[in-house]
Amino acid sequence: MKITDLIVEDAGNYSDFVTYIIRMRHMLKKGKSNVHAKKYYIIGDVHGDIKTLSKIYGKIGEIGKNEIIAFLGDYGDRGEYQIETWKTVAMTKLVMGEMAVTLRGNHEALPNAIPYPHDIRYRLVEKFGETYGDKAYNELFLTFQELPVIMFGDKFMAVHGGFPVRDFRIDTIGDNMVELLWNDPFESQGYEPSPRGVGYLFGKDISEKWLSLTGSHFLIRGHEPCEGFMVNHDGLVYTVFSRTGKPYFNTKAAFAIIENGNVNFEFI
Ligand SMILES: [Mn+2]
Repeated sequence: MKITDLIVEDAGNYSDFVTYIIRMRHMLKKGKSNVHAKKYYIIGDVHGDIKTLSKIYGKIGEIGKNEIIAFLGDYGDRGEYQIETWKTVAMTKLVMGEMAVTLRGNHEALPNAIPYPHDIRYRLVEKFGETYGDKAYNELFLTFQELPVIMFGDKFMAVHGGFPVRDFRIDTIGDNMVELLWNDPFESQGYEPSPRGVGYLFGKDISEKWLSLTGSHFLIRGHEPCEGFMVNHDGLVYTVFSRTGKPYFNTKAAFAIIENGNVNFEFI
């Protein structure tokens, strides 16, 4: 399937936007995030940078049979084209169904952990006016709550933030939403409170425990700005960051391709 046609450059009107967002939500309610494919294209934080996303779609070109495109969350907030980015992500999910995974980031706000900045609401009000902008945000917020948090791929896991630092049990890992969306790796052992003020920094021993519990070889995650990608815990944790521009200082964006258990990065 040619994916370049899925880029939506026109934000459209209110009813058009919410139709996409509501339809996406209904589709998510039926979906699962345990997916096996031959090849995975993984896209990290977008934060409203539709220009880079469009280049990524152009580089991928076509999604073949047995291939999956997966987003690691953080679609809105900060960037210039947040509404267009959301429409593109919704369009991708609607057209590709189970071949597209749209994970939740910390900017797809949990009711008890609203990120800062969370300016998508203001962008919607700017675009659609006070009443309809608020309504559009409310629809978006309901869709946030249906986004999957963890993807189990072929011998790897994907989340936006990172591993929870306690309660090492597979059956309850999904309960630890704040940590899955907010945690970051650090080059140490054990854990400590995150400088973000929410979540924790997790050490290599924690990655080792979760990976062996889940039968995964590595974790791929987003959340931290870097020069396209970065490696932690001697290759147990990969970070991919798929946008450039303010307010971050990275000069390169990247996406990941995972095939036969190997991860490679392509720069934009
Ligand atoms: Mn994030």
